[in-house]
Amino acid sequence: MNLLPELLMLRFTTAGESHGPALVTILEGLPAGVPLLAEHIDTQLARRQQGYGRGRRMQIETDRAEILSGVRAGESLGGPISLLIRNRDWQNWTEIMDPAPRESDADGPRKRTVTRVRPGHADLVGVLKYDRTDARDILERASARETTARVAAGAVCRQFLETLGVRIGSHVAELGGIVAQRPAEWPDDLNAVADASAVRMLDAEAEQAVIAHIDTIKRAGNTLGGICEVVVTGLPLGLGSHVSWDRKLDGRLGQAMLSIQAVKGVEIGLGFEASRRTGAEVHDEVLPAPGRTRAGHVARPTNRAGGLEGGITTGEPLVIRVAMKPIATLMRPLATVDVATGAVASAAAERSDVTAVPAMGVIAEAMAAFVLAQAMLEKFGGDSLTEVERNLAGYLAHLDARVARREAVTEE
Ligand code: EPS
Repeated sequence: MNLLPELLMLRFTTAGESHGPALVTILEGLPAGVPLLAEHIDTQLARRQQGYGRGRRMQIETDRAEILSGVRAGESLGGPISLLIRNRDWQNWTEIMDPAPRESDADGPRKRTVTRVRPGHADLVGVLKYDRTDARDILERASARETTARVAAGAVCRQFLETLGVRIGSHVAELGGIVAQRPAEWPDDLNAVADASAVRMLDAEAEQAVIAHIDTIKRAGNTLGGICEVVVTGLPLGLGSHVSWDRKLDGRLGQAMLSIQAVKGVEIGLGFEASRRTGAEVHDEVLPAPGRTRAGHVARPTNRAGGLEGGITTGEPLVIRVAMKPIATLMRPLATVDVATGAVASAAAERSDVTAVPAMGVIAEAMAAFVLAQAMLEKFGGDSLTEVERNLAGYLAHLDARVARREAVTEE
């Protein structure tokens, strides 16, 4: 097997359990010279902790990243960047999560074992597949707490993308079936506006309705899902490729989004709606627009494609919609089977959130940042940020030169 292409790619992995000592991220393949401070990461971690409908756990945690390697004097060094985020709740779980075996069986089973598996969570399938007796062995890793480590990796990628003129934002488009009206004009700084809302919506009326709905659903011991929209601006035309299935950028973004805990659907641009319209009502007409270098010197009056054609960025804003199912831990639990006895039971009801849709938007931004940083490095890669900037500038100059050449021929 040829490992070289994979080794040259930007990649990251996370480790850690929800109530273990800490979460860890290792991001490898970022060039040297990317400006990076711990506060860049902490800002994103704090955004992920916001949102009406979160449970008490978020009051315990104040996520902060400790940079363990790969950064010196505020800049990346080109080596693996490792980040540590401590779980403050760990101190309440040291015995339950202790990696060492219990000294004697006389101490009885560990506390907080879960055998009444929750429908919709990884509990049942995980216990059977990994041959465990306690679903805690599964749920600690399946927990969306892991997304903290993803957001940390994404924050580093975001720093890299920002130096190249790319901005990523998101907002909640729908929560618990309540749809937010789209603003007539997108705010210049999408996140500044979305983050000011308790549910990250751009529609104050819908926000109030959602908050009331969350309160009602919480009283009923139930949970809610919803849809977030990620918007990325400043991408140059030409990221991703049409030539092979695994290089198409829409496919890669889809995989990244569907890997987020509780995410069940992804749409790009019009998404499913495109299938209900005629071609003339779907495809974006192309007009000449000299000077719009990153879009290949053309403009489109509409952006129904959501910034991707043929698996390649068009230079128009990338628009991804991500749908999350309601959280699987219900305070008024559904029926299940106790895997210890085989008997009918009510599912376990652990402390949890009513909804985490506002946080999911921040996580989707992080996953988009990773995939796009990877795509940028594939096209413009180098060992230093200077080299990447030079490669991008050379490509943009080439797009300009194509127009200049054409104009010269037309004038002759
Ligand atoms: C989660 C359950 C809750 C959430 C958690 C995800 O945690 P706990 O069981 O400790 O109350 O708060 O999310 C986070 C801790 C986080 O940082 O997002 C689950 O079961 O997925």
